[in-house]
Amino acid sequence: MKTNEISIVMGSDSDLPIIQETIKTLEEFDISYEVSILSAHRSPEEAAHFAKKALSRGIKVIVAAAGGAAHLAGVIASHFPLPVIGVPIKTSTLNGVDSLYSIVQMPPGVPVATVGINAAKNAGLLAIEILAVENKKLQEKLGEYKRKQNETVITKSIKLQKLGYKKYLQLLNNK
Ligand code: RP5
Repeated sequence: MKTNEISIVMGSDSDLPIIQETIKTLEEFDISYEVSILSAHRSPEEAAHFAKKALSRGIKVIVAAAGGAAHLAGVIASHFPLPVIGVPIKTSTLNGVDSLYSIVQMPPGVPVATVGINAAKNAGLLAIEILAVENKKLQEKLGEYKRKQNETVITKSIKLQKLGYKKYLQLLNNK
């Protein structure tokens, strides 16, 4: 059985609709992963235990998503010596700025690589890029992924110049 090198954790199942984008991105790159729910506040013992054991289980990168007083990524980073990527979840009260600040403002010595609010896809890509440092095949796949994005932008630009902005907008609005 292949060992999972990426672990995804979220503070609550209510984060899953957002974090599914991380999962989909890993699946797009054929990367195996594990996913679980752990809370820094509601299941603190389990969260610390998970983080302490992750390295010995072969985990190389942890993606941790949480919203509000979002301490999960930071708590995990305090016990895990490899990269932790934090995903701030958008909240209804403060629009996720609370989550962002809670995750990004770590004290010196305990970094958390923080992506944008709800930027779960980028968390997946960043995790893959970290694995790719030692994996040529993944480097090639990432290169191909970025080439495709590049082509998409160029194709859109040519279309915009050909149609003019009004027709382009009409097409956008009819989508
Ligand atoms: C955080 O509190 C979770 O990560 C979630 O984003 C937020 C709300 O959790 P629920 O009340 O929906 O379980 O710990």
